[in-house]
Amino acid sequence: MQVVKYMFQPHGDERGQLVSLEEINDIPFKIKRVYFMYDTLKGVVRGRHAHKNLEQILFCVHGSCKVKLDNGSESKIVPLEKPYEGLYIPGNMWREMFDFSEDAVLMVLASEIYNESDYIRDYDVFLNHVNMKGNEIDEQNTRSI
Ligand code: T46
Repeated sequence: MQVVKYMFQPHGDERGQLVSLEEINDIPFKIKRVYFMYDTLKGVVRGRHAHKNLEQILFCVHGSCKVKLDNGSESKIVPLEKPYEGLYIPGNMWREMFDFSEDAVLMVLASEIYNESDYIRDYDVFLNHVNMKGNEIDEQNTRSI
């Protein structure tokens, strides 16, 4: 399973650091929404869902946390520890965010506005969904041979 983590270039000088994010040039989609979470309590696990179509990039702009990504057949845990690291999450990927440091601020750039009908909040429904998608792709490949 391939995980895409962008390392953006901080513009540092004697005053400190600055990271700039431009849609299309740096972020591979049009940014329709930005949200962030903070004051996350110790031991909390957030997420525990997938999206059908939404694409996102997660930044822990302060502190640290971990993100578990699961595509239905494999999973990986990705630490986010630097404000210039951006974790890309495509559609059809189960995610869980955990191990938040007390000072963690997790900022998310999203390709769509908030839409509850894009969420899959049940893991078994997610597995059925990705299996169906897999079959659709297999069928398309079979037809084109
Ligand atoms: C995701 C992970 C990384 C809104 O009203 N607007 C919004 O844009 C969002 C994201 C949430 N909300 C409301 C809905 C809930 O009442 O805020 C509350 C908490 O949302 P949720 O429980 O979905 O938060 P997380 O941390 O479990 O998941 C969030 C995003 O929802 C999700 O898209 O991929 O962060």
